[in-house]
Amino acid sequence: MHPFLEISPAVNEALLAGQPIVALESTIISHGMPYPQNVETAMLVEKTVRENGAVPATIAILDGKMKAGLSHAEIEYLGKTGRGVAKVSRRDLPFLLANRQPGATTVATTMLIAEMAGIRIFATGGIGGVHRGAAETMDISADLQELARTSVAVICAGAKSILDLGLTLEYLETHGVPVIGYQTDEFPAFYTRKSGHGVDRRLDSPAEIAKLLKTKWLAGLQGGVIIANPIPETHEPAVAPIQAATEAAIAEAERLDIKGKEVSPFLLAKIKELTGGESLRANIELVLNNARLAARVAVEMGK
Ligand code: PSU
Ligand code: MN
Repeated sequence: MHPFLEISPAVNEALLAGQPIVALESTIISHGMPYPQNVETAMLVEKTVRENGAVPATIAILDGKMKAGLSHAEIEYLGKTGRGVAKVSRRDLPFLLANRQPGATTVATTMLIAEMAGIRIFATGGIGGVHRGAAETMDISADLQELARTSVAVICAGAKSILDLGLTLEYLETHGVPVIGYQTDEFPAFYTRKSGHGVDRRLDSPAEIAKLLKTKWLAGLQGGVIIANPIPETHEPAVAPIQAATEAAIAEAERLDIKGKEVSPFLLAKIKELTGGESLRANIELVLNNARLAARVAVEMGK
């Protein structure tokens, strides 16, 4: 056994029985949404995964361990403590484990722990990426490097337009990360279905996605895959107010000199405030939509 990995009994049973499993992240709980919607959403995401035939494995750092599979009480703790729980990327991991401090895992750390636990499918909201102005700031999310090296498929609604989506896609190409559009030719921009940027390939069913993933990894091609799943039309907010709020939030972050890992949580909270909660409603719906697709892909992977 790995000295720092703890797999819950439910997830362990599913692993032993070869049942489909979907990994879920915890930064979205502690830093991505306000309490109590964060806990409600996390529980609803787990329920959605179950209803679609897979076992949920929410991942976080607790009690000096990398945990795959959390109890309701642990999810409640992460949500209620919010920013009191460290946002943990790959570089932060050894400090938190050594000091037994709690940590909310980003896409990067959730991927790496999922792979250690033997879980290949992971659902989230949006991935980090290359920030606007990265040519100066070098602010490129560690999520992209993790996608380059760790063999886990990330089902997401694309990435927010707080990022430079064109540069994000260039970076992924350089690092050999396939970007699949699920029933779309266009890379979605998180709250909205369109970004003006294309995907590498469009695939229209969970079975086709499972075939692609199995083929990639069987061929010895290590690394992740992005499955970009646009927010359903019925839940897509009006584009103009979201864009205006995004621009205003970015300007505010610059004015306040917000840097590093604080940037994404600050912008998410600001956009929510500026849209009167509309962005949060969209965020919840797109996460549920991703959980649904991830479970269906995990089921197909098991066939
Ligand atoms: N994008 C979202 N919501 C989020 C995040 C990204 O729409 O909650 C979180 C994810 O956990 C992602 C992290 O891995 O932010 C990226 O942070 P950074 O840009 O600091 O690498
Ligand atoms: Mn960053």
